[in-house]
Amino acid sequence: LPIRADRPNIRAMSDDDIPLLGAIKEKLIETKQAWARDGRLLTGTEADPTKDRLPPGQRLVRDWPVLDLGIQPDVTPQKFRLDIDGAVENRVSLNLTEFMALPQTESVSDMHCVTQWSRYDNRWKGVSAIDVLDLVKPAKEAKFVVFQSFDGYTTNIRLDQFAQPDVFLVHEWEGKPISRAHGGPVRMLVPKLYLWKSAKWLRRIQFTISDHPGFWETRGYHNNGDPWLEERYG
Ligand SMILES: Nc1nc2c(c(=O)[nH]1)N[C@H]1C(S)=C(S)[C@@H](COP(=O)(O)O)O[C@H]1N2
Ligand SMILES: [Mo]
Repeated sequence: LPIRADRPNIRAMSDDDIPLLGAIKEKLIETKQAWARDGRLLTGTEADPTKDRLPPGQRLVRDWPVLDLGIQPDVTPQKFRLDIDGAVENRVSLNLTEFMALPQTESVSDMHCVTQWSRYDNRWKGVSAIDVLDLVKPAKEAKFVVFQSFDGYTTNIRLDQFAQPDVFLVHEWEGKPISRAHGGPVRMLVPKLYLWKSAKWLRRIQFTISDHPGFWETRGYHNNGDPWLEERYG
């Protein structure tokens, strides 16, 4: 995976020795950036999440599309590692057995992708963000969270968006381990934001004092990404 000066955050986590299957879909990335520049799919309306289940401009699907940069890292259980660090009292670095030993919670939620599809009633199992916060105890200066993935992807949210009861580090979908294509063994799930905020192949959660816009946030996507406010591009 090349390190490119103009693409500072496409970079393999080289010390992990994880095979990266596939190749970066440069064309697709450029198309999505052009859509962002052109404001494609924008309806210019807002919706009320307490009344409207489907955010503006979205359409419902029954399957679960796969979207990523084109590289699907083969993260075996042996090679999985999750670091949770930054501005916290208690940094941790977990292998998969240690991660699975954390309190496990089930949850059902909808997902909304900026490319217009939404999928209702997904049943997840994983570790809740609230339990992660209990474990690492963020410093009072910590205001943001950065997710880093085995394929070099990054994305950012605010700490208050992370500290929600529907936010999870998930490893099961509909009673089965999450497939490699969908980000297994462990991915993020932030259901109230567009799905690009839900990092697949999770490698690191970093708590930070300042905001660090991620892969899509530095390529025309909105920094916040609330589907009901149609925060597609920013
Ligand atoms: N590590 C990683 N996470 C990622 C991505 C990616 O390329 N790499 N793509 C994001 C985008 S743009 C979307 S829409 C969702 C898609 O998740 P899915 O393939 O499980 O539907 O993953 C998000 N998380
Ligand atoms: Mo996406």
